[in-house]
Amino acid sequence: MREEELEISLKVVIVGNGAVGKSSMIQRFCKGTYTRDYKKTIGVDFLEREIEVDGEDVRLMLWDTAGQEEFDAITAAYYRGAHACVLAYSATDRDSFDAIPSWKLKVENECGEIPTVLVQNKIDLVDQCQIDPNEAERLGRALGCKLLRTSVKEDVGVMSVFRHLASRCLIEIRRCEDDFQDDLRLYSSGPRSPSVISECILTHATNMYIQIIIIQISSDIQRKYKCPYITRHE
Ligand SMILES: Nc1nc2c(ncn2[C@@H]2O[C@H](COP(=O)(O)OP(=O)(O)OP(=O)(O)O)[C@@H](O)[C@H]2O)c(=O)[nH]1
Ligand SMILES: [Mg+2]
Repeated sequence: MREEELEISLKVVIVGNGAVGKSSMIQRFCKGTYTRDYKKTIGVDFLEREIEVDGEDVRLMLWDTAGQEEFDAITAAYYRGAHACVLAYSATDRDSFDAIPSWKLKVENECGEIPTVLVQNKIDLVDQCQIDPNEAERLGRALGCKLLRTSVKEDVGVMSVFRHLASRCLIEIRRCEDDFQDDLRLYSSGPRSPSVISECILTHATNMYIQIIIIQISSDIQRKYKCPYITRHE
């Protein structure tokens, strides 16, 4: 497979209470637009954008979920298979901040531990801020997430949110590739597991043995190395 046939696609879910600015953030990032009107998301929406991160083209598929409680039963199913997560709250809405740990848990229940960033939105509304900065930092540390602050309205910090997540995922991908190469070396010296190596063809050509090993990564291995980021284009 040639290098240019590989594409890195990341599914990113954005969760948080209603009206914190999730849809606005995705619109800003994908379309460069912003609207003042609030139209609650019904169920789930989807937008995508490709960016270059650390020399790689990365396609971000952004799943915008509804924050209103009435949609809770529908949205959780859409978290499945996410590679990264944005936990969003509004600087002007104390409840949305307090709800963050429960949002993280909901995503974790479906996806396990994935790269996650905590985002405080609406920082342009300085006078209405209801969250002490130290408290926000503490929550980030407690959840093991980087805290970023944004104003979607003023277009401040939005790009950093998605760059940060893409970069974290790339580190994971590279680590998983290294681990995979290590195992590949191990297996090609003596293929043993039929679930890992589906075909081994030995060809004799001009006094040389060319060993072609076609590896089909079993679903076990895919799960072990968390490698579903890379899609193949025929
Ligand atoms: N002042 C200010 N308002 C914002 C900002 N981001 C979003 N808003 C406004 O906040 C309101 C809610 O934004 P949405 O993006 O619809 O919120 P949401 O989180 O998608 O809400 P649900 O779909 O119900 O979960 C809208 O009126 C936006 O214009 C911001 O950075 N600053
Ligand atoms: Mg929305």
